[in-house]
Amino acid sequence: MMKNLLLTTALVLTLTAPAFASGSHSDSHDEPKADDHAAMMIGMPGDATKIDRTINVFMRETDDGDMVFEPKSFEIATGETIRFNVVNKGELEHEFVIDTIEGNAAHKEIMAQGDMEHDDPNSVRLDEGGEGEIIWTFANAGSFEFACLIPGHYESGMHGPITVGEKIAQVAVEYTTGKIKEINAKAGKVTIIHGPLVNLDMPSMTMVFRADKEMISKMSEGQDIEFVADRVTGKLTVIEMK
Ligand SMILES: [Cu+2]
Repeated sequence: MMKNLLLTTALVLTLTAPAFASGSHSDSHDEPKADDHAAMMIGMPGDATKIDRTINVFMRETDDGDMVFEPKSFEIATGETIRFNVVNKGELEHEFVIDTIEGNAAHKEIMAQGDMEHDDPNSVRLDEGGEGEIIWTFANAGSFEFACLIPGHYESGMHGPITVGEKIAQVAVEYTTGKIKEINAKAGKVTIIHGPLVNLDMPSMTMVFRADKEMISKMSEGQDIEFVADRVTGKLTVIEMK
């Protein structure tokens, strides 16, 4: 597969088994202690003034009866503080919970006994159309999980891996496929219906990008392209295309 030389960070993982169980929910669920979450293997609530990165997370049902999160996985550097901006684009209530795989499994058991609601800093529960956030600092390297623990939802597809590791090298990034929907050459903007932008942690959607004159001169509406986008002075910009 063709790769370009866009530089991005990669993670190296030290996937040892968690040294201690996560169990923020092992005892009293209704009366969380002040330090309850400080001891979680996955990390701790983050400082809203020290966010390293925002990741958009969408929750929805599919036409064939599955329930999904987009994106399907997260890669996070140890120590990073992430703001998860979570949007329920479905027609059912959903939640976004981050924990160890074991922690989610235990929590799921409890929820199966009755559809209890929780309000922990590592979770957000949203009605149809709702939007919420979790701000979280991933203190430890390892394999974790995000999930919806509403009975039946995990089994319908609502879970995915969170990989936390050391930031090390810079690697090549693959092109994303897309279709050009609209070009505004004067404004230097192009609307692209695109696949997941892995380097930007963005799922498939239709989005407006910047592009320079030379890039736009190679584009036409309706054209199928492969491209690489990145932030250039804060704006999402098409930096490579073929
Ligand atoms: Cu759900």
